[in-house]
Amino acid sequence: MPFSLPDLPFSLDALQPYMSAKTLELHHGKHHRGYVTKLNELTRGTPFADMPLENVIRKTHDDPSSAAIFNNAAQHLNHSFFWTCMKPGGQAAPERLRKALARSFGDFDGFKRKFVAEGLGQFGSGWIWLVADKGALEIVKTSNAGTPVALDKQPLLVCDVWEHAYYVDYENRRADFLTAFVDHLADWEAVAGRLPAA
Ligand code: MN3
Repeated sequence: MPFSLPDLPFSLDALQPYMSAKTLELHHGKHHRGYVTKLNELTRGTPFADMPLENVIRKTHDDPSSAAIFNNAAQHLNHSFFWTCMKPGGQAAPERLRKALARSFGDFDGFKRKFVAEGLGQFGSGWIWLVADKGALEIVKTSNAGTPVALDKQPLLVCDVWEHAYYVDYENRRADFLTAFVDHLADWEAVAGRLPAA
């Protein structure tokens, strides 16, 4: 099969109490796995089966007849990236990242507040991102499977705001989940490592 489910970079219980083993078991083991399985089914015997995932996304994102392939490909990529955005215990934000965020958002806490507010403002299912676009840092919301990769913006950080990401642990309290994400789960060292060269 050309597309495969990546292992989580931490154990299922590593993010407790902010993200439970039950949530990760369902989210990675059922939801993400489901997108990968479906993507393999949909692309079997097509040119998409031989393409890098990013190319599948770029070639299908504005083609309504390829919507099912786009949705499963983008969800595969978005989830694979999401797992690399978290680390047990969170991480201190490196100075270089703090300075970069301060230029666009006032300061680090201002960025965190805006990220939480924008994630809360995403109506229905979707994702909240920090991206680099030609050197400038921006917060971007996408609906459903939407991904900034389709728009050639470089993702630096993402949080999944589909209900399946938080309902087991937070019920309908998306703001509490987003706050826990920025305060206790986000791997800021990984984000700093993705910053474009100054
Ligand atoms: Mn998800």
